[in-house]
Amino acid sequence: MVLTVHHLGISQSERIVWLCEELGIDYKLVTHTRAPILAPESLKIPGNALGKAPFIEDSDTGVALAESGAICEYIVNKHGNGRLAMGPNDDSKKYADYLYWFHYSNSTLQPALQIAMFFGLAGIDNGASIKGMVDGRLHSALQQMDDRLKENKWLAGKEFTAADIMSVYPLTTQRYYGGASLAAYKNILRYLQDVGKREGYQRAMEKGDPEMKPLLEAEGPEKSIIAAGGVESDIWKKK
Ligand SMILES: N[C@@H](CCC(=O)N[C@@H](CS)C(=O)NCC(=O)O)C(=O)O
Repeated sequence: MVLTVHHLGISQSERIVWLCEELGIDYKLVTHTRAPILAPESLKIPGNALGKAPFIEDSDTGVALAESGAICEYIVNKHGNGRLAMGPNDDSKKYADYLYWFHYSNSTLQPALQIAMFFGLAGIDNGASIKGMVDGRLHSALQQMDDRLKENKWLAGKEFTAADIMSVYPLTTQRYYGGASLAAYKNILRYLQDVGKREGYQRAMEKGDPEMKPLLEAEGPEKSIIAAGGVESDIWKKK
């Protein structure tokens, strides 16, 4: 069995490396380097229509698959015996919480952060009313997560799940591209410290992005990695 995980440095495909490490499954890691901001030619692989990461190939089944959420579900169910997930046979409330937080990252939090990032890069004035809408949307997305983490160690409840694996990238590595301070969200900051203590997370970061400093604190760099020249800059590196 060869499960090949294509990971693009400093990107959301770190989720898939982390998932494989937490599950303790065999996989082959192929890392790609940004050129210097967007994906390189090496990610234009048959089956990867958009040429983005994450992307996986499963030699057992012939499956080639993109999209973080789809890949997480596929790996959990086909290679992880359903571990780190909840299903319809679990308590309905817990299952619903798991589904909600699994999907929240890519559907609500990450778009809010990305819009804020593009506004920042475009230099849109703080006084513009549309900027107020963007900031408000981002704040409510983060505040809801912060409220959830006040009462729960992990997003789905007491247990660490794939909902956490989906959610950490926008709170950490994505902030190298611009966006939010987390200073106002103390429960998210506590959560990120707990994430940083996980051996699976540490292994994943070392394997996928050995040069990158995991961004687990409130403040990211002042300048976006995009404005700094992409991977050729050093704002994302360990000192
Ligand atoms: N919705 C997709 C987004 C994939 C995506 O945009 N990946 C980024 C990495 S953060 C990428 O490949 N960027 C390089 C590019 O756009 O050229 C997912 O969740 O997998």
